[in-house]
Amino acid sequence: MSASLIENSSVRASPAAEFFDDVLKGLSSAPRSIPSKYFYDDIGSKIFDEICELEEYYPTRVETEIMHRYSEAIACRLGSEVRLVEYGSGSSTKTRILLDHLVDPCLYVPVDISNQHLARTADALARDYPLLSVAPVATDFTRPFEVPKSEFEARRTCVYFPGSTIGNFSQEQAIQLLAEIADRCERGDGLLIGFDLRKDIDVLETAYNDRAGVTAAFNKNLLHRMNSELGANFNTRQFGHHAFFNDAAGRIEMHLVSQREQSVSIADYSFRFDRSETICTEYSHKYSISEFEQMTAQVGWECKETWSDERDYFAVMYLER
Ligand code: AVJ
Repeated sequence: MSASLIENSSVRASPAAEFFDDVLKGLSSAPRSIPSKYFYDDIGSKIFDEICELEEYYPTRVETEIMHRYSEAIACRLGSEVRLVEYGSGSSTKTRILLDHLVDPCLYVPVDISNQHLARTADALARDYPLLSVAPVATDFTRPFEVPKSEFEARRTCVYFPGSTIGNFSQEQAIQLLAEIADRCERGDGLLIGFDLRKDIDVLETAYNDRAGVTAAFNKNLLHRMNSELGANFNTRQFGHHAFFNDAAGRIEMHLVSQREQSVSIADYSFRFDRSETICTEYSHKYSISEFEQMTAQVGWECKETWSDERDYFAVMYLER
């Protein structure tokens, strides 16, 4: 069965206008920042898949390992005839492990901001899982969207939110998003969420500063996107990649650093950068299991079970409303 893509266009007239607005706003504020969701155009989604293959980048590998090791226990927690809704599905690689063990899933709803990437992924899934109904939704999951219904009524909905995408949000925003997910769920519905754990700073910083420069290319893809989609004139060679662990805030921060004093124009606007001035492009928060339990409990989630790896690098938590 081929999956037909639902585009959530009800919320905004034009994604380009939204990108433009967010960039202008982000470059006009102090300190400067651009929301990290804009990494994920078609090219960015592909570079991210390359990051996941890197020796230095442990999160994807470790989360996949956890999913393999505990797939039976996890599938058992979710139960049969589930409607699985995945936030930020990307290439749905880890989901396949889950799908291989779920009993009679009613519907799989991958939700992703990158339409083309999502369409390809959903088609491949529909091909490889002929018995599964797949109903992709192309949207920014932080905005309200309609979740497609399954043909047969599901026993429950389970939101799958892997990849430590939750880490991209500030703690406040994360709590708000977890509250929104709870609001969209009914009592007894589930949340299976992956998050990165606090660990040795060297391990963390190495993961975001790979030798091959793939993470740097991922970061700089934002500049290319602004140039091609917004008609900006960023000199991409005059911005560097900088990623470091902010210990007090418990997060990796990624920045684009101006290599010299320079001006950049976007449409009728001009932005002056001092030498070493940065644009913050990403937060990647690292939590402890107890910290995360507290955050979710505040907004109506009850932690049922947590799985992690031997080194406690990463955690996958199952919660219910
Ligand atoms: C996709 C949000 C999990 O924070 O590690 C990888 C993205 N950024 N390398 C992360 C990312 C730089 C990533 N997440």
